[in-house]
Amino acid sequence: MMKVHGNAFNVETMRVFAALSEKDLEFEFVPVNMEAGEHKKEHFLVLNPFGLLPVLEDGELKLFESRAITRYIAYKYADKGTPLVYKGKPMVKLSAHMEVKVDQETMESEMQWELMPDSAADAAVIENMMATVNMWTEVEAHQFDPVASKLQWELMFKPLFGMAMDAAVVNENGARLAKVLDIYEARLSQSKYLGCDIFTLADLHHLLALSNLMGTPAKTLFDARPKVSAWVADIMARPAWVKVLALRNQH
Ligand SMILES: N[C@@H](CCC(=O)N[C@@H](CS)C(=O)NCC(=O)O)C(=O)O
Repeated sequence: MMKVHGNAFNVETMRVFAALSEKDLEFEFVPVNMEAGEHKKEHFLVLNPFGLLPVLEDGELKLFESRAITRYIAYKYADKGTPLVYKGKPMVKLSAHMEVKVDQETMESEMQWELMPDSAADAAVIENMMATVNMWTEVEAHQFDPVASKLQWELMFKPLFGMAMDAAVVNENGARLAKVLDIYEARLSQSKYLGCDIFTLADLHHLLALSNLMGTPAKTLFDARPKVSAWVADIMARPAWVKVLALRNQH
């Protein structure tokens, strides 16, 4: 069974849980005691030499970087649960003359045929869509997450730890988040989800940051944008995500 080493209050670990939950996969959760600095000790550094959470172990494979882990899960379990990546249209049927041959060579060429779209034009549409979904997945990592992380720290974690919030940091990052959300609003006016018309990793990667920020004054930035707030409500209500939050509350 797959093992996830992480911390249930950590955005990156929850991102991995979200992908596993959408795929309805069983896994063993191995909590890492960050307060005790367990992630900087030798036994953890063997899993991730950077000493950061989370890490996925699947047999011999040890993977760190939460978004690389969700991609691995999405591709390895492509046919289970929610697709999470854009897969394109149904593939072409085998031609009659190929179906009648039963030798090993034909079996292999049948498998190749099954992966081919109906036409070159369809292939181009699928490639473009996959590239677009990948682009929006990168947008989360490079435009949304850095700003959302700073706001979560100032508006959620600092108050929890009894620390004083830095108003200048909040204002600066609030303005940066507003600009990102303006771009999301325009995108979501053309597309049901960020990457394409189905829920993909481009949306999933936002989930814990959104759940956290909805409990802070930054919520008003989302509420002010109708397409963005409908998207937030939609993805936060996904049964797989509700399950993940329930799991977190047990820890
Ligand atoms: N880009 C990495 C970031 C991992 C990361 O920063 N994890 C934090 C979670 S709290 C961590 O382990 N921090 C411990 C530290 O900085 O020492 C990912 O997506 O997995």
